[in-house]
Order: sequence, then structure tokens, then C-alpha cells
Amino acid sequence: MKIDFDGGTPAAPAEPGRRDFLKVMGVGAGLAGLGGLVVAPKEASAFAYEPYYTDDQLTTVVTSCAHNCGSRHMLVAHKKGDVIVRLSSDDGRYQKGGFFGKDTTDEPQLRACLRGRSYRSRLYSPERLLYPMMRVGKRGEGKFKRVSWDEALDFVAQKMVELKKTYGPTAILDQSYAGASYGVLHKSDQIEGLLGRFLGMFGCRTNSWSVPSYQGTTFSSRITFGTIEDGNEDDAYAHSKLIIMWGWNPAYTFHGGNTFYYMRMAKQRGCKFVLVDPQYTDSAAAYDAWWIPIRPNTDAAMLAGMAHVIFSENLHDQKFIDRFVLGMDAGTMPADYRDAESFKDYIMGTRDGTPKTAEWAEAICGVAAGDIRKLARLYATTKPAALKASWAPGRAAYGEQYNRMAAAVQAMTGNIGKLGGCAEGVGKAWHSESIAYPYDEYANVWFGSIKSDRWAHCVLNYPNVRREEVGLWPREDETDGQIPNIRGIFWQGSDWFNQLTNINKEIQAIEKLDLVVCLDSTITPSGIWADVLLPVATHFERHDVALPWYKGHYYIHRPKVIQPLGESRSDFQIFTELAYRLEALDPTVKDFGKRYNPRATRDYFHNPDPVDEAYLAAWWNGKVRPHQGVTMSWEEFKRHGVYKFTFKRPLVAFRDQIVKGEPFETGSGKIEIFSPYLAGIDDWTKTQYGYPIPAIPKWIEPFESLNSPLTKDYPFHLISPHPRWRTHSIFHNIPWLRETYDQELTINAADARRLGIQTGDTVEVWNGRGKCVVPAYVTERCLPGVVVLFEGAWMDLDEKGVDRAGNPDFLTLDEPSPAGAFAYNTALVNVQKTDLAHRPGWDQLATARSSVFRRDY
Ligand SMILES: Nc1nc2c(c(=O)[nH]1)N[C@H]1C(S)=C(S)[C@@H](COP(=O)(O)OP(=O)(O)OC[C@H]3O[C@@H](n4cnc5c(=O)[nH]c(N)nc54)[C@H](O)[C@@H]3O)O[C@H]1N2
Ligand SMILES: Nc1nc2c(c(=O)[nH]1)N[C@H]1C(S)=C(S)[C@@H](COP(=O)(O)OP(=O)(O)OC[C@H]3O[C@@H](n4cnc5c(=O)[nH]c(N)nc54)[C@H](O)[C@@H]3O)O[C@H]1N2
Ligand code: SF4
Ligand SMILES: [Mo]
Repeated sequence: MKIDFDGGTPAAPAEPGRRDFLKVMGVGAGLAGLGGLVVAPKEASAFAYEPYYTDDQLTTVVTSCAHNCGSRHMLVAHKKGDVIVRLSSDDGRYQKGGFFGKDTTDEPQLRACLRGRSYRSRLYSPERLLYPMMRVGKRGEGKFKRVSWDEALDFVAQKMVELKKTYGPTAILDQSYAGASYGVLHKSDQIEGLLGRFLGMFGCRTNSWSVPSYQGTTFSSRITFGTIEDGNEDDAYAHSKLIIMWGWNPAYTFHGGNTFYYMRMAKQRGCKFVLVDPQYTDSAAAYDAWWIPIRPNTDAAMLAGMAHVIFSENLHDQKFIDRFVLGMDAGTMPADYRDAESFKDYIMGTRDGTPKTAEWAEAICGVAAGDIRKLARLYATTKPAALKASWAPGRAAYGEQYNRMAAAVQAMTGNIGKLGGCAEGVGKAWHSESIAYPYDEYANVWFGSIKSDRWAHCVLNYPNVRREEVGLWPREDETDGQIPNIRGIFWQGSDWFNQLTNINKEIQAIEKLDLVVCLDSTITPSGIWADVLLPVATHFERHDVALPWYKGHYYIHRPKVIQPLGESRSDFQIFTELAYRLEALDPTVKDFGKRYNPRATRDYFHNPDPVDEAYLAAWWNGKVRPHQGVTMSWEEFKRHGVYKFTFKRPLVAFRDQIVKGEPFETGSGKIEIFSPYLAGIDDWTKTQYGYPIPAIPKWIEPFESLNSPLTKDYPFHLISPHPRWRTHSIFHNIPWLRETYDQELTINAADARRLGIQTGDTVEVWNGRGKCVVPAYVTERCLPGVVVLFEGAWMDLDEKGVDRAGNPDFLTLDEPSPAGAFAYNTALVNVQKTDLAHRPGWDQLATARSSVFRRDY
């Protein structure tokens, strides 16, 4: 058996011979049995199937899965020649020397989910982009022609220079995102990514600063704890006696690699489970959780109601509050704000005359006051208890208030810094060394920075835009306040045209641009709207190291498993080559190529391997080994394929603060429920927030909700969680996964009956922003008045602009929260049965690539 951890040449396989196979099957012998006919034996020329290759006939390479998918697992590629013919996952066999292959509580295996295991069909999908292409039809029409790299890159470079010269340093919008952010070298990311440094160094970049996942939550974590590393590692869940899944469905939406396993351990030890969610999820079913259905976006009110019960019944942990918390009550207010309203004042209604009782909360959130009381008592008296306040309820108007309110309830019950408790929030746990490419003073340089989902608003209204409308980030030079004049977009590791809010507004805005460039490994719905498509090599086709996603403590080596398909190149190769071309056109960017990629020469476009190896070895030797106590050499790591850290005990956020009295990373060194920073802001329009945010967490009515008068026309609240079968839009085109699900609208049975809708009926879902068509799934598992449509379906427009695929972002609101939280889960809609066409696949566009080569444009 040959195992090659570096992706070297495969052993010559002992190919099962067809003749041998015939012999074994006895074909051609004993034909006399067929009625005595004498037929000359003839070699068959085709078989229904060929025997599968066995492992010892294949070369085996340990690597990892990629994406912004909620975890990071090992994939094991089994290849024949340069083709991956099978993928498996961590089962201990392929980790050299028996190292790291165990499957213990301390060191669990990193086994892939259904998406990872289907990766081969994504790698070799018909939608794969193999060559540079340029648009020949109208934007969005999907007509492209194949061009050479020279033609594509020269075009892009010339346009970039033209835009910078004509419209200034804000003309190009950076919309790189997390498609490839969990590697250390070939990174796409808003802050740490390759595109940001490329555009920043070129001197023309508008940054997109808010994060779709959880901007409200990061704001809350930073304000309250001074860090987003407020998560425990998942094994800590095994020690909880109560787990409240607040807008959290880990059976679908991964938040770590082995979450479910540790939660099951807790269940086996008698842990109770609660779900606060408008829908009864599979996670709730798996753990037999008490389901508390809640009206979407009213979570802050329910949490305030719980805080009222806890204070009133004296169930809070006053000792913990006095020692560790700022602004929880009059006694813990900061000196400069002694007389300001404390959290307890707000909850008890001391100043505003409205006590936030369970009855007050019931009227808003629809949860019976008795249930609010029961949950409050259960949480305050069960120790340790994990209130896991996930991101979805905060992916809404004033979502930051929900997360801050949850932090206040976690803090008042003393569940922070304790094993089995929980302070999440963002929930980032172990700190990895995440960057292997040059990250220096040119990284994340920008000349304008706006809330990410306001780009269309900015483009459509320029120059008549107020800074607070777009969440313009302040600058310390004379350019402060200048509204970006966006004329071009780069997409790298993002399918944002399909994934940001209010797509119809984006469609209007994109018409106004002069340059749209998409770097991706497949054609995507966004790519269809681009001018230039640059084919990117996947993580199987370039050298890197994988990072865990928020939870987990390990690195996985990603060797170049196969040669890049077609003419594809890594993003780093593309930006480096563009930098060389730009320095020839623009005298203001001297030595751009060399400065951008100091270890490379121009040959990098054709021969990246030695340079990538040098960056990665330097990262391991210069960062991982000295900073993280690793003694293993780089060469040895490559042979093992994975490095797993082990800890003496589960990693718990803020343990040192609570046990050793170390300060929190906030200004006061305490958990800031009252924020002196927010209290000190006078002119909100001059901040990136644009609009006021209270110094303590408060309930604020969202822009749209079931309590709003808008329900007269749009009686349903739409939420759009993340799909189990996709990573956002990734994998939507994969037949293996499509066999397991349909994109459908979940609707309550009583609502459906009233509208004459049955499961499988095609319905249209609409509001003032757009319309989409999708089949219905009728169930009792969803609160009446709420409908659910998973994000990430590939848009497919008819001639009237109706989306036939069921993408919820035709309905979402491009109006972010003050703190920047995207309002994805804040949308009212109406629903009815329809004769409009539904198209589950991407039929016409899916064939775009092949038709491009057949048609003669
Ligand atoms: N309605 C609604 N919409 C939502 C959400 C919601 O809850 N509701 N959630 C939002 C959230 S949290 C997120 S994170 C966003 C995600 O939005 P996106 O980041 O746009 O989603 P993905 O589908 O993951 O797209 C990533 C793209 O990166 C590409 N890619 C992968 N690796 C590489 C690489 O190495 N190089 C390059 N150049 N490209 C690569 C993939 O092929 C894919 O097309 O969606 C948001 N949209
Ligand atoms: N399989 C899979 N896993 C993923 C991803 C993926 O695309 N696919 N994406 C990853 C990424 S980038 C992210 S950001 C995370 C997202 O992680 P989350 O934000 O935790 O996940 P969601 O799936 O959006 O929502 C989780 C639950 O919140 C509920 N919910 C929605 N609105 C509300 C509300 O107003 N109140 C309450 N109480 N509940 C509500 C939904 O019904 C759902 O059951 O997931 C990550 N994991
Ligand atoms: S959770 Fe993510 S990394 Fe793990 S196998 Fe699935 S898609 Fe891949
Ligand atoms: Mo996300």
C-alpha cells in the first residue's frame, strides 16, 4: 500500500484486467446451457460497472475540506494518476505513525459532513470555470467568450488604472469574503485577505466593513468583553446541566466540528435542553428539547423579561456582579456615569416607568409569561448552564441589542468563565496563527469604508448620500466624510451578488459600474453578472494549511493534491501577475509585483510551488512553533497531514479572568453591560454606526416584525437560516446533495390551510422588494405567521425579474442595524399559491459554461 502525504507520483496500480474479470465471472464458458446454441465467445466491450479501485491501487493524500461552512474537517483524497476518484475522511488510518488518528474525547477525529464528502462532484462539476472568460452579452445575460490570460489581465489592469485616474482612490469596491478565509496563504477575507492588500497597495479601494454572519454579535462581544474570543471549545458542552439553544440549530448549521457529539455526552449525563426558535429544529428533536416558539426578532424583549424575573426573585449572582461586571446595577456603575441608567434600572423600569416584566415581554414576543418565568428560574438555578445565544436572531434589525441582552443575562447568573457555562456571543475559541502571506502596513488599507450591504444604495444615490446612510467609517485625514465613488467591483471568495440583501437593488446598481471582476472556481450567480471571469484553482490544486472555523484546535496540511484544472490559477498568482502588469501601466505603483509578493519572481504565475512552500515553512517555523509551543518540524507535519493540539482541560473563555482575577479586555477591565464608550459618543452621524446605540442593552422595535402595521399587507415574517445541504450558495449545483433536499418554503399548517396550500404546491413569496417562487412544505414545526426559506439558492430570474429558484435575498432588507448587523432575518412577506414557473435547478445557466464553448460569439 502506498500512502503519499505530499501528493507525489502514484504507485503503478495493479489494474484489474478485464480478461481476468471475464474469467472469474465465467462469461463465455458453458454457453451450451442456452438452449444448445453455439455462439462463438466474444469479448464484451462494455460493462454495467467496473470494479472499484481498492485503496492499495490508489495514491492517498491527506488534505482538508474548505469554505466558510461552520467547521473544518479532514478529507482524504484517493487518486489515480492526477484524478481524484474517491474521497474519504478522518478514520485514523492515513495519519502516519498512528499519530493523531485516535478518536477520543480529547482528540476527536475530524470527520467530514455530507457536503465535504461530495466535494469531488464540485471539483469536477460542469460549472467549473476552466479558462478566463469575458462578457459578450449584457450584464447578467450569461454570455461569455473564452479569452487568454493575457487578454483578460490586460483588460482588467487597464480598466483599474483608468478608474483610479478618473474617479479617485475609492473607485474599486472590495467584496472579497470568506469563501477561502480558513487557509493561511490563499486567503479571501475582508480584512486579512489577498484582495484587500492588493487593492490597498494599488491605491484604490473601498472596503466593505460589516460581516453578514454576525456584525451585531461581534459588536456586542467587543463592547461587552472587549474581544470576540468569547467561546469555549466544544468539549465544554459535555459539562453543562442545561443548554439553551437560542436561535441555534447545530444539527444543520455547523458551529464547530464535533459539537453534536459533546452535546450528546451532556444529554447522557442528564443535561436538559431548551430551544428558543420560531421553528422546531432537528437539534430540538435530537435532544428532546423544550421548544419555546418565539416571534422572530423579539428575543431582546424575552431576555429582558427573564432578567426581570431573575432580579425580582433575587436569583442573580450578586457576588459575581460586584466583582466582574460594570453597570449591572447602581452599585456597579462607572464613576463618570454614577447617575446614568443602569441595566437593573432599565429592567425594573425605575427611570422609564415600564418594568420589563414577563407579561410586558409576552405582549412583544408571543411567549406566555409563565414560560418566560419558568425558563428564567431554570436558567438561574441550574449551574452550570449554557445559554448559547447564536447569531441568527442578531442577524436582524437591532440584532446587537439581542446579543448584549443575552450577555447581560449570562453575566447576572455568573455563568461566564465557568466550565459548562457559556459567554458566547461570537464564540470564537482557540486562537490560531492565521496568516502566512505577507501581512504588513499595506494590508487592509482603504480609502473609503462602508457597511457591506449598502454598496448598491451608495452607487445608486451617489453623490447625494449622507455618511450615516452607508455607515461610512471615520478617517483621521482630510478625506473624512467623503462618500466613495464606486465604479467597479471585485468578487473574490464571495458570491455576494447572490448573498447580500435586496438583490433587485443590486441589479439596478450594477448597471452603473464600469468594471465587475469575479474570481472563482465555478460559475456562480454573481459571476453571471461579471465582465471578466478569472478561473481559480481550488484547495485541491494549490498548497496551503487549513484552519479550524471558530471551534477546534488543529492545523490540517493541504498539499497540492492534483494539478490545477484547465488554466486555473490561485488568487495569489492572479493578483501577483496583475500587480506586475499594473506597475508597467501606472508609474505611481513602483515595484508593485515584488512588493506584493516579495518571495516570488514573475515566474510565479507558472511555477508557484517553491514560493508557496517557502511562505508556509516560514509561517510554521516563525509563528506556529515559537508562539504555540509546537516542537514538530514542518517536514514532519507535512508527513502527518494534521497537527492536533491537546489541552489538560477544556478551553473555557474568561476562565483566567474569573479564577485568577485577570482584567477583561475592556476599558474598565470588567464585563461592560454599561458601555462608557457608547455613553461618550455625541455625534452618531460621525461614527460608522450612523445612528444612536444605547449605553446599556435595551429592547428596540425592529424595522419590520409581526408587531408592525406593515403586517396588513405582508402578514408573514420571513426568516432565512443556513442550509444543511449547502454552504451558503456553494454546493447548490451538486446533484448528489440535491437528491437529499428541496429548496422549499416552510409554512405553518394553519396558515397553509387558510391559504389553500398543501405540501408540494408551488407558491410565490413577495413583498415590495421582490418576488420568488418555490414549493411549500407544510408543518406544525413552525410558528404561525412565520415562514422559513433557506439562504443560498442560486437565483434564476424570469423575464419579469421573478426569481424562480427561491432565493430569500430578493425579499430581504438592505437596511442594516446601527451596529452594522445585516437585517437578513427582518423581513415581512406575503404568500400565495401560484402558476408562476418554479425551477429547482439552474437549468439554463448551469449549461452556460459548455454552451460558451459551443456557441460562436
Ligand atoms: N437571506 C440570507 N442571506 C444570507 C444569510 C442569511 O442568514 N440569510 N447569511 C449570510 C452569511 S452569514 C454569509 S457568511 C453570506 C455568505 O455569502 P458568500 O460568502 O457570498 O457565500 P458562499 O456561497 O460561501 O460564496 C463563497 C464563494 O467563494 C468561492 N470560493 C471558494 N474558495 C475560493 C478561493 O480560494 N478563491 C476564490 N476566488 N473563490 C473561492 C466559492 O466558489 C463561492 O462561490 O451569506 C449571507 N446571506
Ligand atoms: N450547514 C451549514 N452550516 C453553516 C453554514 C452553512 O451555510 N451551512 N454557514 C456558516 C456561517 S457563515 C454562519 S454565519 C453560521 C450561522 O449560524 P446561525 O446564525 O446560528 O444559523 P442560522 O441557520 O442562520 O439560524 C439558526 C436558527 O436561528 C433561528 N432563527 C432565525 N431568526 C430568529 C430569531 O429572530 N429569533 C430566534 N430565537 N431564532 C431565530 C432559525 O430558525 C434557525 O433554527 O453557520 C455556519 N454553519
Ligand atoms: S462541515 Fe465544512 S469542512 Fe466539514 S466536511 Fe462539511 S463542508 Fe467540509
Ligand atoms: Mo456567515
